[in-house]
Amino acid sequence: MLLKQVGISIPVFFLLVLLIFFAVPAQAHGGEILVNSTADSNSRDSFLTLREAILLDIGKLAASVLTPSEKTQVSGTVGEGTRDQIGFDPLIFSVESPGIITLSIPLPRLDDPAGVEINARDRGVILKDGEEVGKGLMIQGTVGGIIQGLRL
Ligand SMILES: [Ca+2]
Repeated sequence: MLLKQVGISIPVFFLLVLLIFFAVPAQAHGGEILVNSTADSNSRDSFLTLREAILLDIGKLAASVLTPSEKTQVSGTVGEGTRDQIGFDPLIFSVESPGIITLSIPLPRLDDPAGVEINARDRGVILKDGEEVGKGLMIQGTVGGIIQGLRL
C-alpha cells in the first residue's frame, strides 16, 4: 500500500487530511463584488464604487446596510477573513472606453489577512490620483493579493 511505502501510518494520514481540510477554508474564495460606478464615494445609492468594494472586503462596510440596488452587485459572503474578488462591470469599464476613477482621498488599506483579488482583466479601469492623494492603493495581507489589469 502506498501509505506504507511513504512511511505514514493510517492515523497520521487522516490527521494530515483533517489539517489540510481545516487549513484550506481560510484561503477559500469569499464573495464577489462588482464595481459599477466610476465615482469615488461611499454613499447608499444605486451604484457600488471601488471604495465601497474595498470597504466591504476589509469588513468596514457591512453588506447588510447596502441599498437593494447595491446588494445586487454583491454575491456570496464578503468581509474580513474571506478572500473576496472585486470585479468591474464591463458596461462601465470597457476596454474600448475605459472608466476613470479619480480618487479624492487615498483608498482604504487592503489589509484583510485572507487577501483580495482585484480583477480588471479584459476591462478598462484607470485609477487616477487626485492632487491631494499620495498612495492610491495599498495592499497588506498575510496571504497577499492579486491585482490584474488595473491601470494606475
Ligand atoms: Ca454606493
